[in-house]
Amino acid sequence: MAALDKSERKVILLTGAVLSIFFFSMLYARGKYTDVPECLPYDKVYEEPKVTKLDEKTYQVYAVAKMWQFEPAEIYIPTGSEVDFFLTSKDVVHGFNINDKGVNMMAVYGNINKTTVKFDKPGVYKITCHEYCGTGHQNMQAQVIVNDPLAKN
Ligand SMILES: [Cu+2]
Repeated sequence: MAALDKSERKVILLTGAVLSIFFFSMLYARGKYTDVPECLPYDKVYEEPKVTKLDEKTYQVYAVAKMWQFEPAEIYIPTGSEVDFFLTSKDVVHGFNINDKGVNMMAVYGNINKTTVKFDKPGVYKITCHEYCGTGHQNMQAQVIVNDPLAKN
C-alpha cells in the first residue's frame, strides 16, 4: 500500500477532529438537557383530568387537551414543587407549551407524553397550545399558579 499523500492525511485528521467535536457536544448536551419528554404506554386513566398530590412538594397532573381547552385549566401548587405532567388529547393534535419552563410537548390522541417540571419561583405560568388545532386555537390556555395565597390545596 502506498504511503498517504500529505493532503489526504490532512483531510483524515480534519474529519477526525470534526467528528470528535460532534461526539463531545452530544455528550455535553446529554448532560445538560436530560429532561426530554417520555412516551408512555396508553391507558384510559389518563383521559380523566386531575391533579394529585403525592407529597408536600410532588404533584402529578393528568392534563387533557381537547378542542379548545386544557383540563385542568388551573393548577395550584406551592413553590418548589415538582410536577409530573401526563398529557393526552381527546381529539386532534394539540401543543402544550409552558412559558418560561422550556416545556414543549405534543398532545396526541391515543398517546401519553410525560415530562417533569420543577417550579422554584412563585408566579403564574401560562400553558398555551402552540400547534394550530382549529378555529378556537388561540383560546387554548391554562395556567400553573405557583404559591397563590388563595391556593386551595
Ligand atoms: Cu391549538
